[in-house]
Parts: sequence; structure tokens; C-alpha cells
Amino acid sequence: MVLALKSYSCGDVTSQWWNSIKLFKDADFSGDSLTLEIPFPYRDCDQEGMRIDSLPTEWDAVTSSFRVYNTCWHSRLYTEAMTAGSCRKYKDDVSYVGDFMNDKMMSVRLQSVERAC
Ligand SMILES: [Ca+2]
Repeated sequence: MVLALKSYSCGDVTSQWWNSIKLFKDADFSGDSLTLEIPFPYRDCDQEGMRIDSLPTEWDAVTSSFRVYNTCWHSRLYTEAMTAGSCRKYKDDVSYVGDFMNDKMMSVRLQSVERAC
């Protein structure tokens, strides 16, 4: 399923009880942030997980770090929209996505277990 756009602003408090991902434009969880939250009633993160096929335009290819919340702690980031292009997998919060993915993320998948790209 597709994540809902929750907020754009920096410094918003994200409920740790909701499955969500918070993107940051800079490394070390700094700079502008964007929270993408799984909407009610689809709060459970499972092995299949969920995805967001595209980001707001100003969030294309800018993400450098991110945090994940609740049980959706395995993620795959993609360099193209619609979870296409090159992929890297991560677990838990990531203070820097790495040179390969830095400022390239265009879409993302989240799930409760590790999955291959
Ligand atoms: Ca960046």
C-alpha cells in the first residue's frame, strides 16, 4: 500500500507508535524533514510491507538520512519512482544513506523483515 503524506515541516513530533518513515535532507537526521505515515486503519507492518511510489517534487533526490518507527524497520530505497532503478536495503535508523544513494532516493519500500533488493 502507499504511505500517506503526513507533514512537511521540520521538527514535527512523529508518534513512535505508528509505522512511519521520516526523511531528512541532510545527514545525521538534520535539515528539513518529511514524515510519511501509514494511515489508519492500516497500521500493522507485515512482511509484505508497504511502499511509496513517488515523493513530493521537492523531496525527489534530496534524502540523506532517515528514521523508521514502530515495526517497519527494514527499508529499501530506490533511485527511480515506482520502486524502480537501483536499490539499497537498510535496517533501523540510517544517519547517512551512503554515497551511492545520497540525494538519489525517489521511492521507498518498508517492511517488518529484511527483503532483498
Ligand atoms: Ca541531501
